[in-house]
Formats: sequence, C-alpha cells, structure tokens
Amino acid sequence: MTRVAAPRSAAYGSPAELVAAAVEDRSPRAVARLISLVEDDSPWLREISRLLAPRTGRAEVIGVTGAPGVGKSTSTSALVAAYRAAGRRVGVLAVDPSSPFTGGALLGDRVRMTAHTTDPDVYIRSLASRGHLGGLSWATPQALRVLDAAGFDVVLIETVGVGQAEVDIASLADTTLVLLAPGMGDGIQAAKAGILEIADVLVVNKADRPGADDTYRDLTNMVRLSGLTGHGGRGGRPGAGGGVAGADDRWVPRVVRTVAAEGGGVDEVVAAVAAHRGWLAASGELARRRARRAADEIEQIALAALRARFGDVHGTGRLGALADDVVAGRLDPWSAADDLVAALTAATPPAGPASPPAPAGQAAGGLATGSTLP
Ligand SMILES: Nc1nc2c(ncn2[C@@H]2O[C@H](COP(=O)(O)OP(=O)(O)O)[C@@H](O)[C@H]2O)c(=O)[nH]1
Ligand SMILES: [Mg+2]
Repeated sequence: MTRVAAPRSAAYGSPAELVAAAVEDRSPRAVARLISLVEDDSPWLREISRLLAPRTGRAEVIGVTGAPGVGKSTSTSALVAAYRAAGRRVGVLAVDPSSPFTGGALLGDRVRMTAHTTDPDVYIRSLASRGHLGGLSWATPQALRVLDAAGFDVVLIETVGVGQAEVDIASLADTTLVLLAPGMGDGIQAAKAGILEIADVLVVNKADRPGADDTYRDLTNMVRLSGLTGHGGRGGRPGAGGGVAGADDRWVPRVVRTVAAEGGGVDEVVAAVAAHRGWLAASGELARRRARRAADEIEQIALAALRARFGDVHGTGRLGALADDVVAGRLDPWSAADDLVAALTAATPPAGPASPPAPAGQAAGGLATGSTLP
C-alpha cells in the first residue's frame, strides 16, 4: 500500500495534538487519521493509546452480525437513524475482511449509508488492515477505542458471519445482534449452536418475505428450549444456575422481526438492546464482559509483540542453526525450543519513535516501545 502511515500535515505535529483534535474538538478528520494509524499499525499507537485510555469506557458497543446479504448494513443504517433521533452520537465500524475498500459490497454499503454522511454526529468507517500485527481482529478493538474516546455514545460494529468471522464480535460488543432472514432453510439448524453462543438479540430481518413467520417460530422455540435446558445465552454462565428462564439472572435472547429496508421493527430492536443493557448493568455482566474484552486486547497485543520478536529471532538465523543441530542429532527439538524461547524473552524490543514516525515503508515494528511511557 502506498498510503502514508502517519499524519504528516502540520495540523497534527504530535500524537497529543491529534488526540486532542479528536477528543476535545471532535474533529472527524482527526478521528479518521487515528483510525488510519490503527489500520497501519503505526508506531504512534502506543502513545495514542495511552492518551486515549482515560477517555474510554463510555460507548455502548453493539455488534451486528449475520450471513452476507441478510441485511446487516441496511439494519445498521436504520439503527443509526433511530439512535440519532434519540440524540445520540453514533459511530459505525464496518468490518468485512472479504470486501476491503474497493469491494462491490462496500459500494452498496456506502450508498445505504449516504443518508448519514452529512451528519457530523455520525461517523462511519469501513475498517481495513494494512498492518501486520494481527489483522482486523487486532485493529477493530483499537478503532473502537478511538470512537469511544471521541465521544460516540453508541458504536455499531458490522461484521460478517457467525462463528467464522475473523473478528470475534461477541467478545468485543456489549450487546450482539444476530441477523437471520427467511429462506435460510437448514442454515438455521446448522447455525444454532453458534447463534445461541453469541446472540443477545435475534433479529429476523426481511420479515416482508415468505417464510419469515416460520423462521421466527423456529428461533422462538429454540430460545425457549435453551432457556428450559439451561444452555445458551451468554448470561448463562456456570454458577448462574441452569434452571428455568427467569428463575435466575440469565439473559434470555429476545427475538425480533424487522423489515430493515423500510425501518420496520427497528424500534423493537432498540428496545431489546436497551433491555439487554439494563440486564448487563444489573447482573454485573457488563463489567465481566468488559474485563474479558480488555484481557483479549492485552493478549492480542502481547502475542503480536511476541510474534514480532519471533521475526527478529528468525532474522538472526538462530532458528536455522538450531534446526541444523537437530538434524545432525547434536540437539533434541525440545532443548532447541527452550533455546529459542530463551532468545525470545531475552530479545530487546525494537526502539520506537518518540516523535512523528517515518513515512510508510519505514514504519514497520508497530509495537515499538516508545520512550514516552511515564
Ligand atoms: N425484502 C427486504 N430486503 C431487504 C431488507 N433489508 C435489506 N434488504 C435487502 O437485502 C440486500 C442485502 O442487504 P445488506 O444490508 O447489504 O446486507 P448485508 O450483506 O448483511 O450487509 C439489499 O438488497 C437490501 O436492500 C428487508 O427488510 N426486506
Ligand atoms: Mg454489509
């Protein structure tokens, strides 16, 4: 990619200026820059993340997932309208690994989203990852931090697939909407386990189509059965009791019908999300989910750092030398692995910039350890 990896314009001379522009001035341009830095694994991220941290934790994060074509973008757009009508600032992250920037699907999304493009309190971004750290699963939570700190009350994250998504939406969102449409046939059967794992609200979209009632009934039965048997629903954690739904603090997923293309049923979705939000707060599950999210994030960053160091070790030829020893019988693979791990943990992290980074191409080593940490 020939994109410039960092803000070079005089407007943002430092990470602090850039973050201030996004957080204090709510500049969409600064927000866009910050997310670009995330996509590029910029060496500035460490400093930026430190500056953003005190401003995060306020946004309500809603995941929107489901098979391609089920109506996620249409529903997201309708939800943006509903939340804007309630006076809330809304951010959207569209995460679709199969259709980065130039994809036809995105073009369609753009058209659907145009209704909101002139609203300064709506920020819509299709997320790509040009970095090497861990792709979208790494970039998405960081982009979410940017929108959260920039004062978006609600952040909608649209991602494809159930159980197959590169981004684990359920671990990222406070509330996960799983969209289905009539005519999926055996798809529902096959997807059942995955759906119950992650859905807080089940949305039968395209309720104007034949078969919608069957799909709705299927799902409602499925949810009721799972309530009776104590399976499903992320609120149903071990220790919460496996009794009849309502007899403990479990969340039983709501099933809602929508015609997103016409805005039908969207208010019910908003109400279901609000009810789930209430349960999250009352049950203590919100705090647990956010702790899990943070743990995931830390793990991703730590693993990326280890991978980067592994690359450094590779560069030294150490692995090759160890392999030679193993082939020659001078060393067993276990001892060789011990040696390699020792080299990894001993390796000094790459030095990072304390000031604006070099242009793209030299800006590798995204997990640079800056000298700016207090
Ligand atoms: N009949 C009908 N079509 C819909 C509805 N919602 C979305 N669609 C259409 O379904 C297609 C796919 O929608 P899209 O939002 O792009 O799905 P996504 O791939 O899940 O994001 C588009 O042609 C939409 O206009 C609905 O409620 N009823
Ligand atoms: Mg879409």
